[in-house]
Parts: sequence; C-alpha cells; structure tokens
Amino acid sequence: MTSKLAALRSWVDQVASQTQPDNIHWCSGSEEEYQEFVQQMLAEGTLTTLNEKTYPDCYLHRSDPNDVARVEHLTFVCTENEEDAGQNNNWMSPADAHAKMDKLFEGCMRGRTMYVIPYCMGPIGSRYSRCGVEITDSPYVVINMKKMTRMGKNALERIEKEGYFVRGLHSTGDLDPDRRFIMHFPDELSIMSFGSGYGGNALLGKKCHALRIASHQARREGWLAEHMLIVGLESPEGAVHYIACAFPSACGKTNLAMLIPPDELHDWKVWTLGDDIAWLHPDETGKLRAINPESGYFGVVPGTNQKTNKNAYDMIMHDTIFTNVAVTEDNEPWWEGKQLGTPVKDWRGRDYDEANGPAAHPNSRFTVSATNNPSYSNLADEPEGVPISAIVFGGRRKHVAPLVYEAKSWEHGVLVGASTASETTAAMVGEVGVIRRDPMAMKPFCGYNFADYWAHWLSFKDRTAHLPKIFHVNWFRQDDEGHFLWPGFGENLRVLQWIIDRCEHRAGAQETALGYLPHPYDLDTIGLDISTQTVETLTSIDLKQCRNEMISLGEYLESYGDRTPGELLRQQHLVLQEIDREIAKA
Ligand code: OXD
Ligand code: MN
Repeated sequence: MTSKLAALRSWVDQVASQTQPDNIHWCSGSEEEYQEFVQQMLAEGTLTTLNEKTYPDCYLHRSDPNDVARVEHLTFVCTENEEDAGQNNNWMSPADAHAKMDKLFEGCMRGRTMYVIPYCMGPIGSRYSRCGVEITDSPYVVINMKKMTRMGKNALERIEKEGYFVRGLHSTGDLDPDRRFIMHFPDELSIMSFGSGYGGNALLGKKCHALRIASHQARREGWLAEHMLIVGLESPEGAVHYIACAFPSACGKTNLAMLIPPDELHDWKVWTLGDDIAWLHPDETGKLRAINPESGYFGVVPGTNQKTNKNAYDMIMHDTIFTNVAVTEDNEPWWEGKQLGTPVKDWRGRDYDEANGPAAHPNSRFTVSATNNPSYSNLADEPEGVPISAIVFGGRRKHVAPLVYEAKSWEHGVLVGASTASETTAAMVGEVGVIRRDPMAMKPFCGYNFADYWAHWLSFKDRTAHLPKIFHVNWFRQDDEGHFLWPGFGENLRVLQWIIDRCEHRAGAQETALGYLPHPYDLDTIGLDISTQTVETLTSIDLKQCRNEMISLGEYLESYGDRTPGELLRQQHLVLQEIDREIAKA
C-alpha cells in the first residue's frame, strides 16, 4: 500500500531514508491487521494474553519501568518566537529542535519495521474533524491507535482529498530518558517524539495532536480544542443536556463521563460522548457544538471497581489492552482498588511483594474502543456533534473550592477556568499531591502562550449568540481529619442536575463574590447519608481563603506580562472588590 498524495509519499520516503527501517507497513486499520499485530507481539513477548474465559481478547503490555507517564519536562513547543510558546511551555527554536531530533532519528529504525498510520481525529465525515499521519516503529502504538482513533483506509482517503495532514514522527528509540523528547512544531503542523512508548508521549493523535497542535489550529480557525469530557444527561422527561467538563489529569473525568445514577435518580440516563478531549465549534445557529476527536479511552485503571465505575469495570472485561497492571494466579489483570482477587505478579512481572510498592503501577492504563462502553452514545459518531449547555471546570482541592458554583458571565467564567488548580497525580512524572495551577486543565496541553489562549476564550463572547453557562466543581473537599465531605461518583449527578436546572432557569442560588452557589436546599440530597452541616460547608465559602486565592491568581495572571488580557484582570479585580465588600459587611 502507498498513497496517491505526493506530499505524503515524499514525507514517508524522506523519513525512511533518515531512519533506515527494514520494512515499511502502511496500516489499513482492518480488524485482521490488528489481529496480526497482536499475534506478532505475543510471539515477541511484548504482549501477553490474560485469562481468555473471564477477559476475552484482553492483553497485557509491560512498559520499561522508566517509561510509565507523560514527561512534561521533556515536552517542548517550538515556535520562532519564544513568547508565542509562553511560560506555560518549554520552548526550543525550531532549528535547534530539528537539529537535536534529526540526530536522534538518524538510523533509529534499523532492524525494525516502520508503520505508517493515517488517522482521523473525529468522525470521518465531520467538517470539524482533522487528520494526521503517525509514523512509528512501535506495534504497541499501532494497536493502541486502532482503538483510540479512526485509523487506516478511510482516514487516508480523507487525507488524500484534503491534501494536508498533521505529521507525527515517533520512535521508541532506546528508551533512555536522557534521549527522550516530545517536540511540537505548530507552524509546520508536525510532531516529533523520541525515546518513549508511553501513551501520552507516543500515541501522537491524543495529547500532541488533538490538544497541543489542535489548540493552534483552533485559535487560527475560531474554535476550541480542550481537555474535556463530554457527557449527555437525559432527565426522566426525556430532555438531554450535553455538558463538557475540564478537569486535570486523573481527577475522575472517565468516571464522570460514565456515571451511573444513584438509586434515587434511577430514571436519569447518562450517555458518554468522550472522556478526555472535546473540540468545540460555534455553529450557524450560534450554539457551541462538541465532538470527541477520539474513538477510544486510554484510562487510569487503579481504583476502578463495581462501585466506583461499574460501566468502566464491565467495559474493560473484554477487548482491552492493559498496560502495567498486576496479574492474579488465574491470569486476570489486577490493580489496587479492584476489590477482587489477589496479585501474584506485579506490574514489572516480579513476584508480588508488598515491600516493592503497589502491585499495579498507579498510572497503569486500559485502552478500549469507546463502543465497549455500556453508556456509549451513538452521537459520538455524529458529524455535527452535540450542542453544549454547560462548561464545567474542576480540580482536586482538599480546601477552599466549594462543591459547585456558577460563573456570573462568560468573561467571569473564563477567569474561573483560568483559576483552576489541582493536586498533582500519577499521570505525570513528578511529586504527587502538590497543588499546581492548571488553567482550564490545559497546563500540559495548551500549545501556545496561555495569555493568548485566555484572549481566545474571551473572544467567544462575540463569536456565538448562545454561549453555554460556565461552572466550577470540586468533588474532593475534605474535613480536618482528611475525610471526603461529598460522596462523589454517581452522587455527582445531583450536582449536575443543579447545573442543568440553572441552565433551564429553574433552580435557585445565592449570589456570592465567587459566583452563584446553591443554597443547601437547592441541591437534591434526598436519600443521601450526609448531614445538613456538611452540605452547608460544601456550599459555603471562606472569604479570607478566597481573598488569598484571588490575590495569588492576580499575581499569576500578571506574570504573563503585557499579553494577559485586560478583561481577565478586570474580572479578577471585580471579584476581589466583591470579596472585600462582603468581608466588610460580615
Ligand atoms: C491523560 C492525561 O492521560 O491527562 O488523559 O494525562
Ligand atoms: Mn487527559
């Protein structure tokens, strides 16, 4: 196989002459091809089968122990002007980055096969979708891309029609962390990733293309590429609202996207459109429509059980690629929080010994096709996407942030998004549990200067007539003893219900300096084992703490210099003024 598109053929030839592979394989994306790669990897030992009775068509892949997470410190945005990448990114000049990467790629595929993967992010027939081609020497990447994207023949046909595509070049190299870089060249629409086989670094359609490069395309073309899940909530009356939620990595996006309603709200239905990325476009009627550019989920495994996320638990019992989980004596995958079975081998394949730490790596992952999900919405394949009623930001915060509040306007909502902060998790290399700023949950993923990105967000005020309302949630507030105050999981639907009711103008709220908060009685807590006092705590704010946060947010926004939009600073100033007024009143 090859391509009718000269630009693609010549790029493939040029990469082949640089990397010197033994073979070149153009991926068709067929089921037979997937099976062939699985068989090849089983024979090589880079994949092992799991219990075929209880986990049919499930496989385990073990990574190199030093290659188990995204590497933000080795991820660069390469623009001519350093300011365009912004302080939110590591920067290297395109010339320096090319020189560095060209050396690494020189002859790196000798003895290996080079795979050419044409893929489409978003439904093949959608005007909102964008295409790319990933060249890789990793069959693990190929089988993951098959689940995560629409890849192969149909994507190639679209690329040939359009004539352009994002170029992603990847090699696992020798997995030496000192020779590992993930480079983005937004002006060339290209990505070069060397030295890692981990999903976020190697499946280039995901974070590299659908967020970092797409955020550029979105800015140029007037849309938004965001780190958001998309979920549809159907009320007992049959009305469906779609909401898009931006939470930092490993804050429960997948759980929320597949939420199972609690008994008291059993007549609600929840439909998953996406669990990680949303592309939002204004349509001709002035609404913001969302598509999920991905076709699968690359989710964190630990903590998944019948109670926390039964849909995900069932979804990963067949046709799933597991990465870095432990196994039981019956050869079933095992992870912390599974609440069933006992590990005998840990994620590194050693006999399990508590002294070595968790049996499954805390960032162990499942890769599944979205259609495995019992709550999958067919509209995930709808070229026009779905209209968004509400945008929800959130983080993992022990203190300060209340359970939920609504922004007072679009501009205020942009400030709320920019204020997002969260405790770090195992999804990225580094210390776990430290609070870091993560505006719009895009800190690791915005491919350009945050100040310009906030200006782009603000510009939507004039782009569409019917903007969604903006909210902020925090499921993770704790009491002084470290207990979570809100039960979370399915019960989060009670908060989403208030959000929808606010969109429908039928729920009450109290106006505060921070935004509109529900009164305790505005939230449906019937059947919930929670004290009135706890609900009061969850729906109230500590003005002094909020004041400190607002001051530090102002300093943070100003640290972006002249590019910080004046409107954002004005919003911050207004909130601070309001807080001071309330403090004076109290
Ligand atoms: C992810 C992440 O893997 O955000 O989705 O790190
Ligand atoms: Mn993510």
